[in-house]
Amino acid sequence: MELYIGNKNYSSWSLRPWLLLEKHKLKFQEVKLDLGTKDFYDAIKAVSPTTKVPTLIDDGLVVWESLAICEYINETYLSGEAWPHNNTLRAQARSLSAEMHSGFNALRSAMPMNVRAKRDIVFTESLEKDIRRIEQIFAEQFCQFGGWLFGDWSIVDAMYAPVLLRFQSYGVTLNDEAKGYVKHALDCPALQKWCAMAACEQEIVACNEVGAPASL
Ligand SMILES: N[C@@H](CCC(=O)N[C@@H](CS)C(=O)NCC(=O)O)C(=O)O
Repeated sequence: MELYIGNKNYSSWSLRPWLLLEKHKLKFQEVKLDLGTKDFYDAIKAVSPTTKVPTLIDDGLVVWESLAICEYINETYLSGEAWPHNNTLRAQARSLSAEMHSGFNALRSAMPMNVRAKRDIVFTESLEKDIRRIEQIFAEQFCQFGGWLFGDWSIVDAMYAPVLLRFQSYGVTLNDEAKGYVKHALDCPALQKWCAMAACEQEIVACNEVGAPASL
């Protein structure tokens, strides 16, 4: 199984399926491509119809879109373990995952994932709205489960992992309940492993370098 990903410092979509594979200690070959370069497009167009990462190749099967890749890995290698067992909780976890996959556009464009950066940015109304919705999700789930969003780690935690790193980079302040989830989730060894590798990368993707160096 090969997972094509982008730079660990910048590629938020790549992080999600990578985290799922890593958390479950599944064997896979990582093919890392340097976003925005000719080599990236040459390599990815040979394997992916969307020319985007992440893309998974498993025994000739091509799977693209981060959430579809997570679903495929879960069904094929994890016997469904990566969603909550309870039908109601699974529906809620899938709703939150789909919400992340399809939304939060203001947050995505104003706060690109940039793991090693600490930046000051302008918090517009639409950005605040996205942040407060995520704060509400984290707080509600943390009050109910006190750890991962639905008790055990699941795909929805992978879907929200890049947001934790964005909040760190751009100094987002949250209420205590939401902070409880963020602290718990940032302690995850698999996520820390990704961050450590991101910190060693040298490439700069200029369009993801937003804001000014943090004043603190
Ligand atoms: N909806 C897609 C988004 C994938 C995506 O936009 N990936 C970015 C990197 S994080 C990419 O490949 N960008 C290259 C490009 O758009 O040319 C998913 O969930 O996988």
